[in-house]
Amino acid sequence: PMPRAAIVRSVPGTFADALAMEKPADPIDVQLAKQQHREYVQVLEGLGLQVIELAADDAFPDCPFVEDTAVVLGSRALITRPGAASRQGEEVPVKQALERLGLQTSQAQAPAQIDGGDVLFAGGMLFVGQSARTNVEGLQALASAFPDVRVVPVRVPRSLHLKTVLSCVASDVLAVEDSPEARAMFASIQREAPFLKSIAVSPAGAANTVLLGGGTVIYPSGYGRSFESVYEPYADRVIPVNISEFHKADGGLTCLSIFV
Ligand code: CIR
Repeated sequence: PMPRAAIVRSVPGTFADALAMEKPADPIDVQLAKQQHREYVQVLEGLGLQVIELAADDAFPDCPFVEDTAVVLGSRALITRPGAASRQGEEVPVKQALERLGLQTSQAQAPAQIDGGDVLFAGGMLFVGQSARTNVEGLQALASAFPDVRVVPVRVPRSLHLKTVLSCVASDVLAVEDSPEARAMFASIQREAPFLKSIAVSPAGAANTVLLGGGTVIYPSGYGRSFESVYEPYADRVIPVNISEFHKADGGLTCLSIFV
């Protein structure tokens, strides 16, 4: 079903200082990032979602990437303990917003580290990237928060997060980055869930899509090509959103919202 609300967080004036594995050749244009964020919010509103926009905090350059701060499943949420020390604290207003929406929350505690970007719900299971950001204690915190769901670890050798390289475009279809590492990650997912299929997507980063309500796919269009024809066979509706300035800080589309 379609979610009722989306939590997002505005772009801070300090966004150019957001973490990045590689410093972008072309620096982040903060004004453009703000405009792209507004356009994404308009797309969500246009789909009938209530958008809750949390105020930016200049002390947290990465705060627009709200996905990393909570994992929501049904009426419950795990509030994460983000894997990057500079991001710990971003979860506080997100927890409040989720509780105002009536969700029951629990909180990951040290030494657990977990970023929502490492968590993929697919085929009725939770796949959890084991990355530089998410450790085994983080995986255990997720398993305790959702005791009735199977939790499966997936090794993330190189990318920032699990969902940096793969995400759902339909309930049984994943877009998977066209690279040996991503294919190996998908293979380990498929061992647990053999009914899941994949479509290869390039370039790197383009496989991070948002699937809403079972048939609406929003994809990042800042990669110089259209993916309409790639996703249309699997979706009722395909919507491009350009988030080029967020890509520069290793962010994908899923990072920018939490759906409830
Ligand atoms: C970070 O390094 O934490 C941010 N610059 C990017 C976070 C991206 N989040 C995500 O993929 N869920």
